[in-house]
Amino acid sequence: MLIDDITITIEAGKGGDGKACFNKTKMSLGPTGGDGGNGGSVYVEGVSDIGALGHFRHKKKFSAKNGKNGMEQLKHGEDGQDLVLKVPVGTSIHIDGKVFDLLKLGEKMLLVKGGKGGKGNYHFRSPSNTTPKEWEKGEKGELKEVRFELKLIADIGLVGFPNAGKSSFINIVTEADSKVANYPFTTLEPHLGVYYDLIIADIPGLIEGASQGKGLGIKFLRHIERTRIIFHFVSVLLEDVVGDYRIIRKELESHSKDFLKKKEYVFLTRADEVSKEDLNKKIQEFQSIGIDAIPFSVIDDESIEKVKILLNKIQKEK
Ligand SMILES: Nc1nc2c(ncn2[C@@H]2O[C@H](COP(=O)(O)OP(=O)(O)OP(=O)(O)O)[C@@H](O)[C@H]2O)c(=O)[nH]1
Ligand SMILES: [Mg+2]
Repeated sequence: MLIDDITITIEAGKGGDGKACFNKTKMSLGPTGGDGGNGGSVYVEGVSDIGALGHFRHKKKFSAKNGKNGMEQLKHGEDGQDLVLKVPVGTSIHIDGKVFDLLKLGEKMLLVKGGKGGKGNYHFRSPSNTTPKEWEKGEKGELKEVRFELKLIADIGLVGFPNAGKSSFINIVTEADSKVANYPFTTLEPHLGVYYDLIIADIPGLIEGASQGKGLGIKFLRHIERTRIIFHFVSVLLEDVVGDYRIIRKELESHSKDFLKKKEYVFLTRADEVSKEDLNKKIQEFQSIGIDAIPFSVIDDESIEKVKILLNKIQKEK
């Protein structure tokens, strides 16, 4: 199961305490208490593994290490080790009521800062006080809740009713291995496929009422929020292709108006499963609302080639 929305608690390390002590040799009796080390901080870093949020599934709190206390002879305590949490690129980070998007591989962001180490008594010496007993406690590390919400980064998102052939499409034009079967909701979680530089996201099918939670709902739509282009798949086996196309558009719109602004290509899929006349009739139905639907069949090499030409064009524009 792809984990794409998870909230955890993170805690930075406490700073080590400063030390109060004095030189034991008779010749010099001054203060020699070292400083405490700084507490470790917690960072996030973008990685390519889209399943990386799975690491946060069973454990709910993640802490960086505390700084060590200061020591005698002006020895400073060691700094606590930072903790770097790996999240997939495309993760939105909700923290302190704000949202940050981690969009680059290797990009790092500080979430909570470690506490500063306390000063040892050496720092408190002065002409009027050559034997200071003061020392500071290390500061506490910050403690916060953070929510990681994965929104896949893809160039093209595939949408359509279940059984429209979305997974079959992504499998044939990319090396993806998305499950295909002749029943609705075969795809239960998003899959990515790569065509040269283009990333294509296959998401579970939508149905009427998806925005109210019907079927698998629309929670997966967040994974194509960032795509520039939508490939809208309509099976030629449907009675009312234009009506069904509009139903999906309405569901997209109720998730976000931005979906309707994206560049969209409409495909009439499974084209080999109806007669030529029937296919042409359905192409015309789309033409009557100003849409040039592209017929597609996974068993027709010519239509696969045409799609590849389109993908090459999209790639050039990228
Ligand atoms: N003959 C033929 N069958 C197809 C074609 N495309 C898909 N199919 C079949 O249609 C069924 C559904 O295909 P999928 O690719 O799983 O459909 P999907 O849109 O991913 O479905 P969900 O994951 O349930 O949303 C499978 O049995 C496929 O083999 C096609 O071009 N021609
Ligand atoms: Mg599928």
